[in-house]
Formats: sequence, structure tokens, C-alpha cells
Amino acid sequence: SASDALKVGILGVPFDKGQAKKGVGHGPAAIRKAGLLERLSDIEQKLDIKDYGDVNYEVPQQLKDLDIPNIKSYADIASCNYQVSKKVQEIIESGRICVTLGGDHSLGLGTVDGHIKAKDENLCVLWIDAHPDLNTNKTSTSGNAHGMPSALLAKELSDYWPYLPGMDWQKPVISLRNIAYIGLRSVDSYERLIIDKLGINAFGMEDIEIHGINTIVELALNRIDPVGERSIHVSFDIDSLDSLEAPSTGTSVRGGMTLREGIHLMELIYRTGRLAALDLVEVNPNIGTEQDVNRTTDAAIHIIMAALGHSRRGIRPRNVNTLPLQ
Ligand code: EXY
Ligand code: MN
Ligand code: MN
Ligand code: MN
Repeated sequence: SASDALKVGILGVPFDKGQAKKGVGHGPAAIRKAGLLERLSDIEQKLDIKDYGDVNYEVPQQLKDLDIPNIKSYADIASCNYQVSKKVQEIIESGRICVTLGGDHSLGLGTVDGHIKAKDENLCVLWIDAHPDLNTNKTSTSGNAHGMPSALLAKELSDYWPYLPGMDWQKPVISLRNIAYIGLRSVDSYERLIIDKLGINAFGMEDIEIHGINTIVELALNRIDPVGERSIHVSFDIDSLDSLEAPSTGTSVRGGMTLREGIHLMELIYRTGRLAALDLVEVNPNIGTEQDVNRTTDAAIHIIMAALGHSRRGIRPRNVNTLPLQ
């Protein structure tokens, strides 16, 4: 019946200004075109899906000529994330799990902010990524905002930022104690300093190697949600997966998670019953061959299916005990 259906909202964010490679703005269209909605309608967990389309934004006049040192396209970052935050808040408040399709990872600022506002800060964040995205505009060597969202969100780092006009909506912020990273293997030197100094929950590929993904997810959840009552936000950067699994992404790093590990991780999250928001970001259909793009969008869809209750075991038909023998 419709009453046991899981309520889901899909939101596209065709945003590409947090980094230099243009195609990532086509990520939402590529994931939809690969059949996301059709494949979700096929899983055994019944879903009540509402597609909210894509986020639009305009840069307000007073931000137009603004430059913040070493944050490229700052006005776009601030303006787009404001709209993303409002949409995500609305979707979560309407009782739906918000699945946001990116777009580059700078949009994680808006999705986590919207979730914070919808749940009065009672949330925790799993940041699944090859990178911790913990640079400020003072530590970044690229000036790319997709390497900065967790530092923009973090309470502990707020004193390290200059005043950011057009970001007044972006508060309160989350404590890094409530964030865990999984899949890290490309960490800049100042990011490493922050992680060590603040004792951040950071699980790299080496930890997955030693303990296995099942244990790492349990450890991460125990750290950020010890009582098991928080709303869970998963910000899944497709580059957490190995380059062979997800070649069509802008900052690919070899030696990453297998799709099997990614799926298992999401199955564990689904089973908590507390997933409220999932970002699937950094799919760039302009990178690689057609086969690379198909492989990458297919991986993204598998991750989303697992998060929403698809089981690889298959299910038996309801109320049927015999095989249809002729
Ligand atoms: N740490 C590097 C930088 O800040 O430029 C690379 C960041 C890549 C971020 C990708 C999306 O996760
Ligand atoms: Mn294009
Ligand atoms: Mn990222
Ligand atoms: Mn990344």
C-alpha cells in the first residue's frame, strides 16, 4: 500500500562553478537519462517519489561585482547554495528523503545547511569522498569551492574565514564532531593538519583495507550518532569510488572504493531508517568515453538504489510458495 512507501524527493543541481570543468553541470541530466526514476520504481522497497526538477538561481545585484580572495565564482557559489538550502529544507520538512543530484560538491554547503534547518541541528553527516573538502580560501591551492564545503560548514573553522557577504543565511553551522569522512586518499597538508588537530573522524582507504567497509561504517556511525537517534546526511562524492568504477568525474583518484563497498555502505545506512538526505555529486558526463559515462551513471544509480532499500538478495514473490512448474 502507499502507506508503507518511502517518501523521496529528487532535486537536480546543475551547478559547475565550484571547479573548472564544465560538464559536471550536466550530471543531473545524465543520471536521469540513465533511467534513475525508472530503476527506482522497480525496487522492492515501495517508493513515493516526487521529482522537484532542477534548482535555478540568480546572482543578486549587490553580489555581482563581489570578489572574495581565492574563491572562484564566489557570487555564484553563495547564490546557488542559498536556493539549494531552501529547497532541501522544504523537501525534508515535507517528510521526504532528499536525494540531490550534482553538480559539483560545493553544493554540499547548501544541502547540509537545508538539512540542519529542517532538523534543528539534530543531524550527522557522512562525507564519502576521496577528498575531505576541508580547505578554506587561505589554505586552498586551487581556489575551487568544491574543495571547501566542509570547511564552510564547520563551527570549529568559522574564525578562519573572512566575512562572507551573501552567506548570512548560512547558519547555524555543524560541529566537525558530527561529521565522519570515509574513502579519503587525497588530503592536502592543511586539511591533514585540521583533521589531526581537531581529532576529526576520518576513515581513509587504508582503514577500509584493514577493517573492511562494514566495520568502518559501524565505527563512523558510533562516533557521529552514538545513541542512534540523529537524522543522517550522506554526501556521496562519486570520486570516492575507484577510477575504474567511476571514470567520468573531474578529480578522480586511483585506489578507491569498489562499487560493492559503496553499495554495502548505503545498504547499512538504509537499514538505520534515519537517512534524510543523500547528495550524489561530481558526475561529469563530458569526461571519458560513452562507456565511461554509462559506467559512472550506472554506479551512481546503484548507490542511490541501495540507499533507498534495494536489496541484492532479491525478494520472493508475496504469498506464493510454489514454483510455476508446467
Ligand atoms: N583538495 C583539492 C582542492 O582543494 O582543490 C582538490 C579538491 C577536490 C574536491 C573534490 C570534489 O571532492
Ligand atoms: Mn556541455
Ligand atoms: Mn567532494
Ligand atoms: Mn572528491
